[in-house]
This record gives sequence, structure tokens and C-alpha cells, in this order.
Amino acid sequence: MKFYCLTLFPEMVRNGMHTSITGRAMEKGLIELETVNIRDFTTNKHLKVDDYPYGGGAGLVMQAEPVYKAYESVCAKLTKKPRVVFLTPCGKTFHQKMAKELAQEEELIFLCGHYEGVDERVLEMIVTDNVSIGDYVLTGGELPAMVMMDCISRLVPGVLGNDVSADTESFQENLLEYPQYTRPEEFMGQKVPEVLLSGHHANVEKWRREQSLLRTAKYRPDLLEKAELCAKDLQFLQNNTCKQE
Ligand code: 6GU
Repeated sequence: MKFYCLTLFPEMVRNGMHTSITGRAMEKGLIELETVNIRDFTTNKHLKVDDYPYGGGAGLVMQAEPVYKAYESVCAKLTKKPRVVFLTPCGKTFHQKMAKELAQEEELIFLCGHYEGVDERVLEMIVTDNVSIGDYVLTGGELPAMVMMDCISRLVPGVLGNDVSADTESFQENLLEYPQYTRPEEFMGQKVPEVLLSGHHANVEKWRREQSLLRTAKYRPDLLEKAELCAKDLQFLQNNTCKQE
């Protein structure tokens, strides 16, 4: 997987991505990141990349030309037309299934906007996917791009040490993950749930499933509607929550 990130703040994206698991994945060559500084593609002597919006209004708008040229500089290295993700609160909300689908691509371009927006003409020309990371407003697309690259990276084979963990966790089945514990057995008077120390595998699995159901019912009842629940699950929820069906 090779990520290209078109941005005015390349060091922010590089610093974030070169940390922790994604950093190690890049060292191992499992993923690659190339940042492209949009400012390198200005033609005016003040290196200006933004201007006032036609029609008036607050803030500045990123100009089409440097964005288009930055995009072209990446395309020149590729053999086929890449998907271009524009990070915008006006996009489709990012979710795990979208990450899984994007992880199938060999390369992805992320376009990070700043200021009040980007000239619509260049967006119409190059963007294939408009994506938001949630219903709140950020100052720029860099953090959302990093969120997406992080999420997609961990789906690339070999990036996570153990390939099972990408599968069993939150959202895989529209259920939140169960609680985890490690040593010591007692911390400030709080004990690890007995069943986890029992060595009884089936009971551990049952407890974890139930904890996932309880958590999802409590924090994300919207997910529960989409989860595939068996008769036992439904029975358990009926007996242990006050939620009306
Ligand atoms: Cl992708 N960009 C910005 N600026 N704000 C956001 C967002 C994206 N997603 C949620 N808020």
C-alpha cells in the first residue's frame, strides 16, 4: 500500500505516521507514505496558495492550480488513475467497511484542504471519494487523512503482529470489543473477573460475548440493530438490559 498525501503541512503527516505501529510498518516496507507539499507547486513569487472567495464571505479558499499540479506530479509516477480521497466534513462518514474496501487499492491519494475550502473546479476534476471522519469540524484535512491511513494500514497483511486481532475487534460484527485485563490479578483492590483466570475456554468465550453485547447495548444501541445475534444473544440481552425491542 502506498499513500500519497497532498498537504500544506507535510511534516505533521509524516511525524504522525512515522510513530508507533504505522512507523514500524513503513520501516518494514509494508506501507509507504509520500507527502507532497502543495506549496511547492505555486507559480507566484509569494508562494501563495489561497485567495478570497468569489461572492465574498469569511476565510480564504485554496486555489485550484497548485492542488492540480501537486496531483499531476503524483499521477506522473503511476500507471493507472488512482483513487483520490478529499477530506471534508461534507463527505461520506468514514467507517470500517470503507477502510476495508480502500485497503484493496495499491495506492491512494489523500488531499488535505485548509482554510475555508478548496476551489470546487479542481475537486470536480480529481476527487473520487469525499470523506468525513465524523460530525464535527476540524481546522484541516491532515488529522482525518492520518486517521484513515492508520485505519487502512492495520488492515494490510503483516502490519499488526498477529493477524487475528484485526478480525476479532470492535465493529467486525457490529459489536464493541469486550474488556481486557493483564497482570496483576488485583489492582487497588479491584480483581480481574474470576472467569478469565479459570482456564475454561468456553466460559471465557461466553463471558466475552456477553460483555460485548452489554457494552454495545449501553454505548452503541444503533450498532446492535445491525449485529447478527443468535437466540442466546437475544435472550441474554433481554435478561440483562432494560432496552425495549
Ligand atoms: Cl475530513 N475535515 C475537516 N476539516 N473537518 C472534519 C472532517 C474532515 N471530518 C470531520 N470533521
